[in-house]
Amino acid sequence: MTDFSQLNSWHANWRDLRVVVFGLGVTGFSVADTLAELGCKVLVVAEKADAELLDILDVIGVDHISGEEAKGVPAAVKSFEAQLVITSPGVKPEHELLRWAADVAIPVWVDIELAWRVRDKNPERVADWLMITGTNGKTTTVQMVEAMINQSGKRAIACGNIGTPVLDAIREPDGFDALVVELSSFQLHYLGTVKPFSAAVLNLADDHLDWHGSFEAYRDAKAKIFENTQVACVYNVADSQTERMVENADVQEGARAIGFTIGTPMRSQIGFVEDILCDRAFLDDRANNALEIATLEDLSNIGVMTPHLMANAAAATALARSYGVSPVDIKAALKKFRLDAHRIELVAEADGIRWIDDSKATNPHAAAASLNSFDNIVWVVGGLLKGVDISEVVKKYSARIKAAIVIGKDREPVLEALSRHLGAKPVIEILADAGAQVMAEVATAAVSLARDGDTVLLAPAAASMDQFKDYADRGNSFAEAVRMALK
Ligand code: UMA
Repeated sequence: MTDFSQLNSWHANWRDLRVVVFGLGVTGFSVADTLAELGCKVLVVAEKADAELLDILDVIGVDHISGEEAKGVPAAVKSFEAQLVITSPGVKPEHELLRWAADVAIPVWVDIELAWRVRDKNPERVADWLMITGTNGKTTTVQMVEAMINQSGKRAIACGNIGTPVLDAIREPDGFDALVVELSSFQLHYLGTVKPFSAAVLNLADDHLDWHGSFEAYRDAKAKIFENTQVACVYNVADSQTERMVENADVQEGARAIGFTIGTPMRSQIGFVEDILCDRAFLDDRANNALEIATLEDLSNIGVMTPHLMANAAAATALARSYGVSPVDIKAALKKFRLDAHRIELVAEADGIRWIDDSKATNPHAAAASLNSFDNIVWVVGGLLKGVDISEVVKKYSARIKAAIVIGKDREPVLEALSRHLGAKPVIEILADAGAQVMAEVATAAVSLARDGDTVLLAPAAASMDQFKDYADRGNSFAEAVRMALK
């Protein structure tokens, strides 16, 4: 039996450990490359694989099987005598290969566990990990924390589900003081021995139910983020499920529960006193006092100011304060911060009509944050629903929606929810198949529906891959079509 407790440093003896790496996307490649550097014997198995990456594996001497050969549990895997399987996060736990690993008692990790164990590659600069999850707002919050820490003069990098694999950050030659790690529920499902400096759950709503099987399983995966936290467990005061996760977590001695809110903060919380973002958690006299961090005016350049964005700023402040960043540096970072594209982005304003691209709203919870921020909405909705029910959000925000334009291949459940909750309000179905044509028809339909004071809101509550390359492609197509329609 392999003693994995010994394998807890870059400088431990990883040589000749036999590892199957499942999947060859960005994660799988970073894992295979790292293991090769550590001297392990690696076999990459990828049902879909980029030819260029396979060529690089050949160059670094890593064996691989791909395509048809890689389906199920390939004979080459069975005879490989693997001691460990490291899977890509997108692979479902019930995949045959992972079930086989469980049956023959081979441990299954994701890249995050390997990255944690080898985080001391540069022993002079071992980074602290600040980890963030939630159904929505993860990326913005991760980027805010990164900006706040960098503003303080320390060196931080945003990594994980946001796009840069954590192992790439670990292997960066100069090293970092802090890794701000965005974690998806997939990565958390497989989380192992990680001990975050601080961790946050931003919110929790239905998403990825097709992967996890049930809401409870999804929630339990998310809750793992707080396990072994050293300094601060940051939860959302408005979402009691996140507070319960902190209460139930097994944390390190001395770790504190810190709430964030868009309302007035109580003791041990970060929140807003009228229009001032305040810290009532990280000051000695927190019973009677609050530290001013920034005003809403300071935040006004970030993007369209929604309650969701205020909550992200408060959560990021909580994490940064737990790491010792000063109020002055937090304020300076927030003043300079700009949202990424496709996140409640104003793409045009004409004749009193605002056109908003929130293509990043790939689930109903994210779309709810958008719908909650505007009135008189012409809502562009639909796409890949991922097993999630959309009717609750339609019901809740029906008063704000004046008309809907339905895109996506899987239109039935969307149309059904709209007809149930929107009464006689107009609903236009877009019949174009994919890409630019879809959005051209959307823009024409929206022009016919929207009047002075309305907001045309692309917040599809669904993933984009049925008709677009990704959510960015969907947002760009929308913006382009809007520009053409308003010419
Ligand atoms: N593969 C199979 N069989 C399967 C599934 C996957 O063979 O059943 C293989 C294929 O070779 C495929 C590869 O695995 O090419 C893809 O692996 P992956 O889907 O895990 O994707 P990666 O390219 O490794 O990217 C992952 C995250 N993707 C997912 O979790 C689906 C990226 O998040 C993340 O940025 C990256 O790791 C770095 O950490 C994307 C995402 O959509 C943005 N995340 C979801 C979300 O945010 O909602 C969770």
